[in-house]
Amino acid sequence: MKSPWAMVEPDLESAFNLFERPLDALARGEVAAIVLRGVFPPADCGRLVGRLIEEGHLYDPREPIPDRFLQEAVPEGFFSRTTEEDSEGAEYFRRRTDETHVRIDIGSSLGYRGEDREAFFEHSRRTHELFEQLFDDDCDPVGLIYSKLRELSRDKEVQTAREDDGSLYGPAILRAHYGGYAYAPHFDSVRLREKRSDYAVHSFEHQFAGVLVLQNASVGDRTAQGIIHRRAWEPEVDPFLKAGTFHDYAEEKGIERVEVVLEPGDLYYFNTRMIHEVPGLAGVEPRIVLATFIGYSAGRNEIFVWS
Ligand SMILES: O=C(O)CCC(=O)C(=O)O
Ligand SMILES: [Fe+2]
Repeated sequence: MKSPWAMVEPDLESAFNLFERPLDALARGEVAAIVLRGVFPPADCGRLVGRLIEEGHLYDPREPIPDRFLQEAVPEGFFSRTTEEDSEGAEYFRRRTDETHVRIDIGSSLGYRGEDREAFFEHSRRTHELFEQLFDDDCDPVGLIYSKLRELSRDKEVQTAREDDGSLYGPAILRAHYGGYAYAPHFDSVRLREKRSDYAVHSFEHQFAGVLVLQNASVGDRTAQGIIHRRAWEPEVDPFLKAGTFHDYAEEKGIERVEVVLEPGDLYYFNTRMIHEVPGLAGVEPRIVLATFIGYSAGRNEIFVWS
């Protein structure tokens, strides 16, 4: 009998009390998530969101959606412009961009743009410039995700993912989910899902996410929160993901799930091979996060971070 599955919280100390190497526990699927509460000052979250709207990177949800945002919006259920699954899994990757489910990305997504290498690295280069403008020593949420990760790793070197020729991936990505935009149950893996073997990040054994919540979506006293299932992706799960019946499957198999309830300023790390989801909640304010992917191998000194 497996012991009950849970997240580790609220800080690094609690992670080290349980595990000599918390990231190895995450890699093995022993914990649902590592949650570091309030590591980014909540007041700074609000200030940052305000600036993103003022400077035209996001739109005010109380105003009509400017056209250019609708054009940029990432369809719900979309993860990649390539891959076999993309064309075959019409239901799994249900595309929906309407005026109620809008996702705006500020940054360079490998999943979304990686099909054209040159364009991806050029886009990433512009993201580095933009992030240099957006963030500084007084407001450095990207640095925070990297430095906490380094501490969690104890002795590894955390750096933005790069190719041998020095090309840099995007350092992180800001994502705003308006009007109930949802992530259906899915997993993320450049290795197992997107099969991007021509990218350096493909060589890591494990993929994690590090996500800092900047703003919650809420309706009444409910807030939109991620759920992680105690089921690592295997090919036999695919039919259920694609048919949208993963919940039935999970119930039948008695798969545990953990709802990772977070407030602005909370940072969480999880193993993206575990099936996870963020049900949408159509509040006025969008759920906004700063998100990263992380390449990790227990036997390797460097950890790569990208978006
Ligand atoms: O927003 C989150 O907390 C996680 C989102 C997610 O699963 C993804 O971007 O693949
Ligand atoms: Fe995900």
